[in-house]
Amino acid sequence: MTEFPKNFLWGGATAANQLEGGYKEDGRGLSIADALPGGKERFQIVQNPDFDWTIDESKYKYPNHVGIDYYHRFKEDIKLFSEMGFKCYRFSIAWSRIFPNGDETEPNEKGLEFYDQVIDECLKYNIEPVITISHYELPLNLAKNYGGWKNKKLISFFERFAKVVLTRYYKKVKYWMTFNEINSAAHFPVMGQGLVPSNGANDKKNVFQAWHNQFVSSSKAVKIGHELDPNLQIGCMILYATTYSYDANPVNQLATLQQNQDFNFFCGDVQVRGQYPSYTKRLLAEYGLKLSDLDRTDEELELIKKYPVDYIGFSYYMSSAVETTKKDNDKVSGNLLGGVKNPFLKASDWGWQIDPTGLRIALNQLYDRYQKPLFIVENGLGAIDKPDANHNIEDDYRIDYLKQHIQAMAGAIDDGVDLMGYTPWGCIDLVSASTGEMSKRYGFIYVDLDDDGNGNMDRYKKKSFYWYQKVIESNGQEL
Ligand code: BGP
Repeated sequence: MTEFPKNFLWGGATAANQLEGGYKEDGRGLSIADALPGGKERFQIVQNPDFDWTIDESKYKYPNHVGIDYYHRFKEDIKLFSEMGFKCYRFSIAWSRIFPNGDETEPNEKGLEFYDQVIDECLKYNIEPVITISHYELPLNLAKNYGGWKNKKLISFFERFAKVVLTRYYKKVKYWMTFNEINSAAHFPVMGQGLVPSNGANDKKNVFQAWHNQFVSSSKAVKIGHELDPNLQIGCMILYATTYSYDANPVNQLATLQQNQDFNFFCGDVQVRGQYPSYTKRLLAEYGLKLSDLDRTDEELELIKKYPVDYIGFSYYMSSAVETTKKDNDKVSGNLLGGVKNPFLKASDWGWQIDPTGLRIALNQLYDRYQKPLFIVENGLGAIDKPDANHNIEDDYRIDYLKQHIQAMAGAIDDGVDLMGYTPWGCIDLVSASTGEMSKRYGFIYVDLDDDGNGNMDRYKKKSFYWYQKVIESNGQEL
């Protein structure tokens, strides 16, 4: 079996809004995640033209308000991560803990102290913190009263936020990412850009403008970080779904090429190569737009060019297949990015098509294109776990999924890909981003909490906990 690099960053990943809870504690303001109702209808509700960010607890449940109470239990959780042997732990900083409304000039010291403690707890166990600066948790005020990321004022608000956290933590934290799954706005601009129909989610111009504002903001963070310490590693974070043509029909091949450009590569091309790719013109034209419709100054374009990211962080859960010629296409229900059913693949209970070989392809495609280090910062299987009376969880299906994806990583390393690390998603069970439910679990650690909020939140080690411990201990040799 392939040798993984000696300093390979094995770990796990979470996001503040999906696990912290304590949503009003110690001066924290509200974020967009706090206003998303829980349940399978989450996305339908926010796409309703009447949706206006009001939190109505008489109507909906808001599972992100309590999360898994990590705000009070992080020491216990990080200890469990260390027991698994984590070399790194990816988490995000809740912007609204640091700047409760997003537009203040002074940060909330209590919020900063919380992350001081989280970071110190990691370092105590020699776990390298990997921080996502913004993970689907824009302060609500910036969505509600500024219209989300389409508003250029957010650039300076983000700059202030990034400057505060980078300055506070750079001596202890080497690895950073700017925006989680920045390209996901192509499908659901609510999470990454704070756009709902009432502030322009249905108008593609807003989505592209919001991206531009985020590209500028990301470069500002790289600039600030590198001025503090040139050795800081600041990456982008892309939702990557390997995309195949369904068949050899050249029409489908072309559509696949374009879908790859539009979804998998567009944001990365700007953030890694420092300039808008040539196909931007074609992509905008599909929505009746031109580059001159976007507010982009020469100074901003210069900044984007001068401060590209250092590495490419990406999530990988599934692949997608493109077939454009048949009317009666068998669409894959649930596959986040649509597409047609791939007859060679099985899907998760949520319809996400499981494709380990697609990860090896993704790694090769990204490395061929950018020649910069890659970091798989999310991967995993959302599944329903059924504990027995003694709280044992035999999650062989999860072990199987992860094993095959690690084998694919080994294959890509043999192919010559420079892979820095692997942080499977939701290393401890947490609230699902797409469904707002607990029952879609990814963790090595089970949390006793159900979709209705029942449970005492005790933590239990699943079978996969012990399996992953061995994987890390053997540096990927024992799967
Ligand atoms: C990614 C997000 C995460 C996470 C994960 C799993 O898109 O970055 O926040 O939740 O997907 O998705 P879900 O929770 O919907 O299963």
